[in-house]
Amino acid sequence: MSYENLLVEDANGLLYLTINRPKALNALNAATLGELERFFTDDYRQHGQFHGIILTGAGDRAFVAGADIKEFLGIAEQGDGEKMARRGHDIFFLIENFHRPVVALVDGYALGGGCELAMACHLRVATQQARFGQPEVNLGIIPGYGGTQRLNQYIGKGKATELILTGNPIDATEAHRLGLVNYVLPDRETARSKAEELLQTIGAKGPLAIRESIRAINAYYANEHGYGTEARAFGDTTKTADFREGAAAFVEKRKANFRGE
Ligand code: DAK
Repeated sequence: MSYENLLVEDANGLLYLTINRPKALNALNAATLGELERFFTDDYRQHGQFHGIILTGAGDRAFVAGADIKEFLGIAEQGDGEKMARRGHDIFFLIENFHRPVVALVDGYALGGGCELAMACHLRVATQQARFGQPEVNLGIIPGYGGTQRLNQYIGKGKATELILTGNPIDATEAHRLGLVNYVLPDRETARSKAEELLQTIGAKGPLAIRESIRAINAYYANEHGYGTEARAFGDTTKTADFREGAAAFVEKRKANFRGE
């Protein structure tokens, strides 16, 4: 089991899964998504018994700063945005439906696909320096990894609509107040201890009861229509001139000039 962008460590009956692209603020490129898929489909079995997983980002600046913008500039040319969104959905469903609890340990930016990844986890523990947001509209696209569905679930339609339409990030205190994160701790060490404590508590319960609780909770939110609509709309927006402009503006470190085309 060797990965380019994932680190897997066993610690105290738990698995630490770290997205390891700190120079790109752990942005999710296709290779990283593929490795997450491999891990949650099969590779986890090589670790025997474990209570749960702590999913985090390398370095001290970001959990994940989104999908890799530089890489998905190519999407516009290929025209397969909808297909990619559906694949992303499937990978994030693997996490959401995983039979052991997965805690996102968020220190720094959790933006776009990073916020969506944290939301696909069962619980979220953040440090004071965590920032959450869905800034896709800055690029001329919409969230494509379940953000339009899960943000509603955690914080309600009104605030989710505000965050998605403005693209404005929120800090950890606000994310906690809104119910997006379960706990906010002063720093990474205390946040890590809290995440471990949660998983040790859950690990002492009946594993079948935990698995079935996860299944039943998720059943309430399964919404084929919502995710399908998101994937199609994401695909449509990736074909626009606005998206090419938004992504180019990010790479060129300038403000985007959208024309609604
Ligand atoms: N992708 C690629 N590189 C990124 C990145 C990203 N998302 N975020 C940061 N980086 C890179 C920067 O380009 C920079 O690289 P160099 O210039 O040094 O080579 C390095 O990380 C450090 O970033 P900054 O220099 O920008 O650091 P600052 O402290 O000034 O700013 C920041 C930090 C997080 C505010 C800023 O980097 C930023 O705004 N990042 C982008 C946030 C964002 O818009 N994220 C993407 C949201 S859209 C899809 C489904 C879903 C999605 C996409 C596709 N499919 C189905 C295909 C989701 C899309 C999104 O996530």
